[in-house]
Amino acid sequence: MSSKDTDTREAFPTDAPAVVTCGLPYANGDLHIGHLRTYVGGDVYSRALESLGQETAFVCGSDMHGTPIAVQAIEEGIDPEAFALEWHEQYEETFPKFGVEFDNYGHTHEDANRELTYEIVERLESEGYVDEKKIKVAWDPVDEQPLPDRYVEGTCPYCGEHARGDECDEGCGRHLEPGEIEDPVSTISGNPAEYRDRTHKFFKVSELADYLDGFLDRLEGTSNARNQPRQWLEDGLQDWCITRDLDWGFDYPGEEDLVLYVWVDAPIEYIASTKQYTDRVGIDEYDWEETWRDDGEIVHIIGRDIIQHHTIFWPAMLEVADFQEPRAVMASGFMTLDGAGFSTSRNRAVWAREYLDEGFQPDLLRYYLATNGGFQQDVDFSWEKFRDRVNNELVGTVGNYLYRSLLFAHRNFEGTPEAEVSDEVERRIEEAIDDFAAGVNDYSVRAVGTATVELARFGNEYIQREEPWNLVGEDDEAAAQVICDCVQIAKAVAVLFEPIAPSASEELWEQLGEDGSVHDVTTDAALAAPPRDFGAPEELYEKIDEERVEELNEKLESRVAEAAGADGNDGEAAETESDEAEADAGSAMSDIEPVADDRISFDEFRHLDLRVGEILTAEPIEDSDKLVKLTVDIGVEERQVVAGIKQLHAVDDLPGTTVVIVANLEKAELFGQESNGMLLAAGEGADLLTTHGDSPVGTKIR
Ligand code: B3M
Ligand code: ZN
Repeated sequence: MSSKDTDTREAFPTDAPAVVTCGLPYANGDLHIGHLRTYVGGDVYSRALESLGQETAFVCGSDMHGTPIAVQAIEEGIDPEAFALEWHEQYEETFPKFGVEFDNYGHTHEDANRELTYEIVERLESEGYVDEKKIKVAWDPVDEQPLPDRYVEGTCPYCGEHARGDECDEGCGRHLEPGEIEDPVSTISGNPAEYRDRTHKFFKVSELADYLDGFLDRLEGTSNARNQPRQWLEDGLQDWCITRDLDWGFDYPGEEDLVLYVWVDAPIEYIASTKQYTDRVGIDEYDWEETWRDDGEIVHIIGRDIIQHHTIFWPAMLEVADFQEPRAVMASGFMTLDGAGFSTSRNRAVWAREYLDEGFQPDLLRYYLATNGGFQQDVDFSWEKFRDRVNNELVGTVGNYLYRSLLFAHRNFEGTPEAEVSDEVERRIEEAIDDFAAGVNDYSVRAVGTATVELARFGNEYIQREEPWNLVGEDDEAAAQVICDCVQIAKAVAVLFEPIAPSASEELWEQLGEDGSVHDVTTDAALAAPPRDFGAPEELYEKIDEERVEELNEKLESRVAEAAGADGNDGEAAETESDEAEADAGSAMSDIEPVADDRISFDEFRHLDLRVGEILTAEPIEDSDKLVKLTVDIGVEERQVVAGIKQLHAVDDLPGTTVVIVANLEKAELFGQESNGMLLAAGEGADLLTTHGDSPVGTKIR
């Protein structure tokens, strides 16, 4: 995880201005806590840089263009601009509620971005890096329309997994160029697509291979972001198609029928958003051009599915257009919920708004997201784990230390006693500051967080060891010494925990009788003397009860069941993969799902009526691109079952297959067809479960 080049680059803080960016969320749907991981990570990182005294801008914006927006807007029958703007406004409101405070949050459809995008594209043209090529693009022959990116799905030519549009989001994770996807089908009409010739613009990335080779040597950040692109470079770079047959987006200069590919103007928003920040605060406060055109420290924080865009295409564009290259890319792992992927369509998510409505402090989630594993590791969320970490670490270690030490100080000394901080404690705080700074320089938000938790743990041990309660009245000077140390540790916790828990730290700052905001101080303040007087402290973190967890789990379960009922009981395979959330959760790309923590009783298992069945007939459902209508003999009767396996199996080959059916599942209606049972199948490819011997149809499975 630690960066290999820290000896060649000056460690943070440096004299140059920094910019920290987060991957732009597509403005096309509700945010859930899986999305928040990158934004919280970015916010923690930028706050931590500032705490080290680094001049830092933290910017982001909504990604308004591309087929992720167009396809969704079509589905909802709204104009893409109005559609995206609505989500943009919602994101703009939501982020600060989690303490994610961008210095500027713009969007890609603004003039600032349009101007910079044209500047850069014109530069690519004038430097001779743009070519025109005739290529095959997917086309819907019935609807007579081109099918760019997410308008089409099919099979990845590299790994054979199901892929969607311009990315192999369930398999190898590659960016796919137009024309690459095999067996293309329109996601809009379900029609099989054909390939037709069209002329498009290409950015000659292949000519930048040498530059990129050197760039990757210099690049810092998480190891996934530094290592994965090596492979792509070794495999040989393809030129990159930068136009699309689409109405929505920035027009390609001088071409009426083509818009710029969303991935061209999206990262340019990082620059545009920084410029908007300068426009607002003034050039003396922050100069975007110094950062981007001169010698800024650019740190990109992204999800690991977009490493290629940020380590190949983007630096290549910056290089040709003569902008500063990124210093670091931090790519986060995916998130799962109770061991499985988040799913917007299955309503299997903890929604950002829901978390707030439940009344939880944003800092609790920030802590969980930032420290529950390394940034590039996959992280699982469950309400149980959340409760455990909040109760044990935030309440039990940090909160407990602060409350007991400050209460003791207040009761016995009405604040900070007159004494000097001991050498031991001073050294321990210095160590925490060093750990914090090392976290920043290792691009580890987790290390930034644990530096403080460990300091609080030391504080608990220290107060326990020194027993000031036995010293008061016996040896007041010694008591004063210990409590002075304890208050200093509390102050250090306020300063060093600010990036992780900004609200709680602000509250603590106030409890300590400090002026101003803890957000504005640097790590030196951890060792500056605390104010003499302060009042009775209040507990900073609230414990989460067991019942609360049960209640939240039940809510989640019933919601998923409800969505499944509305969607039909045809199981995993019928799930449409066209939503962003699943791509983010990337269950297929992550490691094997852990086994659920919760055990069920044998009795619960017995309630499942699983039967051996034989498929008698199979017929595709006309209007659906996923569903097949089956009749299945389960011995006692013949059942009609609707299953989402159209694209995963040859429908004609299905009759005669022995399958396993959940026979006592509630009935559902799908595309006007009753589904009376569910086929069991494994994984995204809907590998059908069957039996090995010759158990007759109707046999119960136990
Ligand atoms: N809008 C979202 C994604 O693919 C995409 C990021 C753009 S970052 C410049 O994760
Ligand atoms: Zn693939």
